[in-house]
Amino acid sequence: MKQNLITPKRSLNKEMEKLLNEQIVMEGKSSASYLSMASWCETKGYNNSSEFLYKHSDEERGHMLKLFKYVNQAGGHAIQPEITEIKHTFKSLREVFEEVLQHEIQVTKSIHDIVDRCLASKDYTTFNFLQWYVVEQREEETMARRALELFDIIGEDGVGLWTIDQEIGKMHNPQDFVPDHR
Ligand code: OFO
Repeated sequence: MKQNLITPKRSLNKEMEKLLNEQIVMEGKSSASYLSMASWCETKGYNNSSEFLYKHSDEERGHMLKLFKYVNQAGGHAIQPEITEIKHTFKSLREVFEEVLQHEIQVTKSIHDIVDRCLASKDYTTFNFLQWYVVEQREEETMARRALELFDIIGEDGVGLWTIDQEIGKMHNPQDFVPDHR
């Protein structure tokens, strides 16, 4: 009879496995949403914003994969999420970045809620793992706010939108995508 090659011992409790799988859904949704935004920007000629968002989408997939590895290595089972309800069209470039910021605020809240549960259940290993996400979220929110400020500082009239798109192209994603999930 075939033996299971993986040790049945788990360091992850069931509640934490569920919460991390929910976070996988959020990261997958971030990646899909930013891909959709990148595509819309490209069709509208906002090429720098588009490149920025394509790259950001890749990064979010990296965040999701990092969770996959952690969950599985801790004895749980990471589940490929169903991603639905992705918005494909936007009223303006400003709306795109307003949605990025709103989404990142939600992701930060979700990470913080899981960190709270780690402390309550004394899961210090997952607590430590999640510190990377805590730092990442602070940087991502700052970046989204900075992008939105450009609309107020530069203004959207005349060559304003063109200039904003150029400036967004100069912004760096917080952590260049490094596939460190392996
Ligand atoms: Fe995964 O950092 Fe944004 O959502």
